[in-house]
Amino acid sequence: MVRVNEPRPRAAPDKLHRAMYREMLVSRELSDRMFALNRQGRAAFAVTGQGHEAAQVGSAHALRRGTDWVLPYYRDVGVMIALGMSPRDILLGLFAKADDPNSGGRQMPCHWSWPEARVVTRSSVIAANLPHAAGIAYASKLRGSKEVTVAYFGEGATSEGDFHEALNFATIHRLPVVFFCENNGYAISESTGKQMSVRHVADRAKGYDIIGSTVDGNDVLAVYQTARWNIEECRRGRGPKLVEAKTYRLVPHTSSDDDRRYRTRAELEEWIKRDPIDRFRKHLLEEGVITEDEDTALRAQVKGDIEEAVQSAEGAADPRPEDALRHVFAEDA
Ligand SMILES: Cc1ncc(C[n+]2csc(CCOP(=O)(O)OP(=O)(O)O)c2C)c(N)n1
Ligand SMILES: [Mg+2]
Repeated sequence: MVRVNEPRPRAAPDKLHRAMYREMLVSRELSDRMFALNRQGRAAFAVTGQGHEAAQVGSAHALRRGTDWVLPYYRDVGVMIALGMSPRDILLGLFAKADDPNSGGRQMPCHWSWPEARVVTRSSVIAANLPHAAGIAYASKLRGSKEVTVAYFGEGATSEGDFHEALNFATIHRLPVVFFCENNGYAISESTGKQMSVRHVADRAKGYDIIGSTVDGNDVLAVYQTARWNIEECRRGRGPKLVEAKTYRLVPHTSSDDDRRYRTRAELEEWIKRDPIDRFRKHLLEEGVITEDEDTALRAQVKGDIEEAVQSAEGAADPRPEDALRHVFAEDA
């Protein structure tokens, strides 16, 4: 069991890098399995983050787990794994089981909630988490705490009014909030060219007179450094920040999407060559942080762990019909 309220000790670089690599592998394997379970008719819906692992794991390691507030979006499997949510708990959500910690099986899969880790529940409505993030950061500032709020979203969310209202409010009050965008080039079928006139999401920061950073979202160490600098600047009271991690999703938008309708296989192939996990593995092997044998063993272990988690979560109890209205109306103590 992860004790999220204890500060994570600053690991030596090798140890940290190995942990990040493992979490990226877990996130990928789990995501692949969630998609497959949908295709097998065992799960109604899957939304996953293959290709985003570096952006998600790198940024999640930059925040203070259990102190900072986190508002992830549906694609953030890697953020939740890096924060310490178990694959089994994520799968309980996929199967809508009674013990799903996110919502007791009420929300769609990957609609996160984890109070102990300060992960704030959200709806499916794009960008609706961003005014919430500004509000939480406002509360932190009024209390004089050193907490930072990190809000995650895709580039499509930056075309929504909520994004701009959140940035406007956050900058007026110089709030400790990092707006972290995972720019994968598409909002379902709409490419960025159809969504915005600026070249980079980070360019939008100019409209609010704050710093906007663009980082290679497939380079986990670059993401970690960038996110860390921005989060710590916020903690020092230097106001909100906008970070854009450029990446690509290697799978359809969700299990209900057919991406062949709007993007070419050639484009996908180009991004597969930049797979963040392959890239990090190569780096770790070159640096001697892991050996080929260790890597093979680790990958086999991750596969086995996920298989075990699938068996355990799929066999767990369904919610009881009589509990359907729990958390809807006030209940007698
Ligand atoms: C306000 C609103 N409009 C439309 C939708 C339908 N919708 C769900 S995901 C999505 C695309 C979001 O794209 P982006 O923010 O780039 O994130 P990505 O899925 O690419 O990671 C849309 C349009 C929604 N959920 N909410
Ligand atoms: Mg997108």
